[in-house]
Amino acid sequence: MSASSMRQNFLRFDKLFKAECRLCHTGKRGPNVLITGGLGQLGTGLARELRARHGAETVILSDIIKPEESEIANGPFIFADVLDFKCLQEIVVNKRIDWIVHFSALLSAVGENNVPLAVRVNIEGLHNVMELSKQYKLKLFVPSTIGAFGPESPRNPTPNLCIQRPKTIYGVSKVHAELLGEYYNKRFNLDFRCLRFPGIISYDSHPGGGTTDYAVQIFHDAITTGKHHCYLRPDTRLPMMYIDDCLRSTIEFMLAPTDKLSTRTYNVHAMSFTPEELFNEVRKWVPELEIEYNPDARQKIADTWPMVFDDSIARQDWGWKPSIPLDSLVEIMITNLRRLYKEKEKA
Ligand code: VAH
Repeated sequence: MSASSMRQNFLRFDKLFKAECRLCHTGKRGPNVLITGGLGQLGTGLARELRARHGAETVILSDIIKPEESEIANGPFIFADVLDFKCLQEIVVNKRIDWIVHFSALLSAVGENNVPLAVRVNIEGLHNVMELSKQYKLKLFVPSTIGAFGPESPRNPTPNLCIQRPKTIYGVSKVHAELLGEYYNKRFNLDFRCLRFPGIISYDSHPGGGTTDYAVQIFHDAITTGKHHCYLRPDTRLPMMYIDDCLRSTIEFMLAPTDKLSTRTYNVHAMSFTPEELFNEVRKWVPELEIEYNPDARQKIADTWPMVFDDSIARQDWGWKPSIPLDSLVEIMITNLRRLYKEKEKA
């Protein structure tokens, strides 16, 4: 992204943030934000972005696991179990929360190995944050996913509105979140917002047990062992996105004026690739990298998912536009992981 378009973005952002501050009556500061499941792949990055804009103290990371030093270095962290309504309610009241960003969920592969827990966390946990957001008039963001579609949906591309019959408990719970959020918005005027994310790729946070995780692991293997064992077939095409675009889409969408939104749930897309295409891109940086394909149960999941997302509605309604293509993603991942592994060796 050129410097001038970054500056335009920043100015556009600034205007939206000021409007949001007026809305939340928080004066100069931005909204007070609670991030559930904050120690997953997206939480620490989103906290960093939001804190950079409107102060460390206004963004509270929460989770049920103990944080690393680095994860709480630049702002508040609190224990929050999304299954404990009272615990969440106390935080919302005591910390005067304006937004909840609800990242707590068991992802596709992990969920299939523990369906009862996935039902509790992904559905009961969602009900708690939905009810609290309604009760305290919060703005609620819940991510959905390419996993919210199934084999009966058009796969290339998958439009914003079409049949959704996902074949994982993760996908079923995310369709439930989308439908319940749309209902609460219409029935109770809850400011519910939902983006369907592709597989997210990052170097400074780990994915949480999904079907797209290979697209992160291949980079670690390229830097360390030089060999990647891929659990998908070489031709398995899936939508993917670099984390910076994911986090920017979340903040831009959360700040988008309500009157711009023709729906509450949007596909967002950046790129689509197969393991073979990714492997060939990574080999431009690590020529000695080898790959072996051993499809496992996750192949069956991937075969039911979209291959390409149609995100035209998000582009039209609130100006969504990705900025990091595959070649830049590979460069960012390789250069930063080489640096991090070198630092680890020295430590
Ligand atoms: C998963 N990474 O694979 C998650 C994501 C797009 C899929 O929701 O389950």
